Amino acid sequence: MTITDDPTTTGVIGTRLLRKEDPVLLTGEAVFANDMKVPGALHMAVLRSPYANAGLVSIDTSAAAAMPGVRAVYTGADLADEWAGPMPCAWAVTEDMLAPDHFPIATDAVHYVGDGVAVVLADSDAIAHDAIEAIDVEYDPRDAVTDLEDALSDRVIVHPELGTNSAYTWNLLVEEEEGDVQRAFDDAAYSVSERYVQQRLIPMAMEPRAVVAIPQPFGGDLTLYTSTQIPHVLKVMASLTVGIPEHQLRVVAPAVGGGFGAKLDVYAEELLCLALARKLGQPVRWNETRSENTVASIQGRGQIQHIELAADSSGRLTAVRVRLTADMGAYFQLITPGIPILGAFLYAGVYDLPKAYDFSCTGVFTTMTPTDAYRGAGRPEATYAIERAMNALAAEVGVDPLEFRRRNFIRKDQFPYEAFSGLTYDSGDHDAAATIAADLIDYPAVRAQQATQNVAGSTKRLGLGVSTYFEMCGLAPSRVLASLNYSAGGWEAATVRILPTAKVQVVTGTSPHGQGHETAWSMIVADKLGIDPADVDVLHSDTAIAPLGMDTYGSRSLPVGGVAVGMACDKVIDKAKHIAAHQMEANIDDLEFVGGSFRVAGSPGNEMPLAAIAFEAFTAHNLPDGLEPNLEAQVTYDPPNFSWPFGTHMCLVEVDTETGEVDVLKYIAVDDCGNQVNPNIVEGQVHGGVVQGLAQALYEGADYDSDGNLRTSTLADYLVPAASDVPQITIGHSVTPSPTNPLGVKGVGEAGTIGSAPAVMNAIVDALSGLGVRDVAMPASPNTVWNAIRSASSTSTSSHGGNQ
Ligand code: MCN
Repeated sequence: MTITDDPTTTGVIGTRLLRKEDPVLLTGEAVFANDMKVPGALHMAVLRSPYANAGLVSIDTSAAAAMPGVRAVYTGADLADEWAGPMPCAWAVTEDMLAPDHFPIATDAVHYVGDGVAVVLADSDAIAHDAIEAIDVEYDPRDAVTDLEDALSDRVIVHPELGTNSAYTWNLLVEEEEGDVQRAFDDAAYSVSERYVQQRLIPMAMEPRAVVAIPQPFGGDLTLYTSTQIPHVLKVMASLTVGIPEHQLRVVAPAVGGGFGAKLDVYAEELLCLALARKLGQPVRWNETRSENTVASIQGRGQIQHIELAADSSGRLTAVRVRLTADMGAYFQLITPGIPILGAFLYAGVYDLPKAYDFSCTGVFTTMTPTDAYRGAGRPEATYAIERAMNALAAEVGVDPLEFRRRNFIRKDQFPYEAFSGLTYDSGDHDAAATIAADLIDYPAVRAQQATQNVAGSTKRLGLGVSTYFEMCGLAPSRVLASLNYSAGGWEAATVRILPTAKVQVVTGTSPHGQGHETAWSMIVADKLGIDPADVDVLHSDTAIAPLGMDTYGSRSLPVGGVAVGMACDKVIDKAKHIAAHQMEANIDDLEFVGGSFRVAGSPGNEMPLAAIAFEAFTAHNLPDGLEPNLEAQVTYDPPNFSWPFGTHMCLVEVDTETGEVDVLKYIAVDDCGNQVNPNIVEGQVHGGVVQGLAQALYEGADYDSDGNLRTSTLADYLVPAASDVPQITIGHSVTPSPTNPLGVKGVGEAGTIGSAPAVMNAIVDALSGLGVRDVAMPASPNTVWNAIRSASSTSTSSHGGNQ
């Protein structure tokens, strides 16, 4: 059933309402943390290590402390007593995982360029930044380690006290009978063994981070305003780390200019501002500069992937084996070790794989900025590997990559599908999504054009890339997260409060930072209650107003938080029904709720609108015996399953073999996120997501030299695509509702990123396969593509497929 077939819907869900949060953003009225006027605030600047690995021999802060306008200078040793515990890592993926102590400021050694060494508090940002230059630090430089395989060898051990750089090895071996995986490879008619590199990416939200900590004059209460995705989780973690009683800490995420996973974290500067505001009894603020952001906020990806696929003589997958080396960076941040594990269940993609799956991941420390969640977090990496490897396998079998995928898809009639991993995929129709994408790109016509264009001597070669994906999103239920040793739950809380004049307040535990929850949640409420979405106010991102929440990441907000809002509406309607039955002297079972009013079925004219009931609930003059006044309901919803959005992306490129330049001619994204609350928002999410995947494929990469210096620490070096670099993206949809939740929705916030990088890279390799190119590294810069062509032509005289 699609939502529009649902007789209880009033038709608001599914419409293209413009986002109600946009006017304040477009007019510059929105208040970001750095916009806040805070009289008397001290400005903090952090002195950051220029070395990737060094002992701290001595720190002389006297010159900085003597500068006019400087109020205090602190080293790690000075602040040692401020911490009740180390920086939190909420995901110990194995019992024996090795974790270095990590405090907000270094004490005896630094382990990446950007590691905090000392802080200055001053009357202005400029004075604070000038003063950190005056701090004299004597370092004892040690070797850096920036190569993952080098890190695995333990040539240089980042944290000598751990004895190794290998923090953990996490395995998932699923076999019907012992030895199945090896047997499948021994018996395979076809197999491939591929190695891919996921380069590090810098999330680069438009707003760098900013923090303001304000102590109350008496009693020890503190308020933290911070550019975060996770005010609720941060409150718990900051309370534990800084030792502030949780009920005395309020965390507010004001307007947040994007996060993309990088603000799903607990950062040193948040803890420092809190601790220093408490210590000095004065507000303390910090504003991250752009180049500071490139080293002091987490980075994403950073993996070497080995994937092997086996297939039988009919080209059906029989086994998958994966070996990952994942770059943790210098320390664990909030969920660093778990990121590759989030992908562990997805290396079989959307394919019907028997129980023959062997996954193993080793997380290693390096002397670079810590890694953590970046849009998709483990799932784009997994999709990249399986989708690139499926193309390689299709070439071995000699079948068109789309046809090869169709041969292996989990069929529509197999859903709900018990996957090899024990997880249940809720719903899907991969064939339908692939067909829509193929129609939109005109697949047969493109293949025909390739045959005429990609001939010997052609310098403009066409490539068509296909990628299909499943996203495991929602990041719930809590019990499954527990089985993965994840420290938090997967539930979400919502309150729906009907005010006396029938306007509605929604309190949500999600914390939007660009996703449009105010609009979408208003639409869910309006649809359920039969009111205008403009009459709904959505309160969020302030732990004093929304005390319960699990925040926004993992494309969880709609399938968990939005569903909770819908459920709270149902509870409100149920309570209102009791009041209506009482007031109308009707049997409750005879009442129906239609278009915002209760009426006796079959008796038109006899009805009571919700607005009247809201006022009755407020005065409480005439309520049924035992019913509490007020019309308000709270739901804490822990979903029974993840939600499993899926889709097919296709990309058409033209590669100039003389310059290595890649021109994206067409991009098709067909994403199925179940019922759509607001197709405008969905398309915006897919669009932004696709651009981020495209950026990984073609432009972006955090580049470190062997001494551990980030060579791409400015926007002149780190190539975030501009609007003019982005091709037209054609968006198609199929709608396969999720049976897991009553709205039939699945998440969409990361889908575009997950589907896109492999589609682009498959297209590039497809264009060049006739020249013997089997792989091109990301980002596929002109130089990289050109070199791939040259090295293939010098090592291979063979041709692939029909295209020469
Ligand atoms: N939606 C919908 N119908 C669906 C699915 C989603 O209308 N079937 C709408 C939702 O109502 C919501 C939006 O799409 O308004 C995204 O919903 P959801 O998929 O639940 O994702 P989240 O809100 O949990 O957002 C998190 C996701 C992640 S993990 C990253 S990273 C990301 C992203 O969202 N970062 C973003 N999108 C971003 N968009 C912006 N502008 N900025 C970021 O930092």
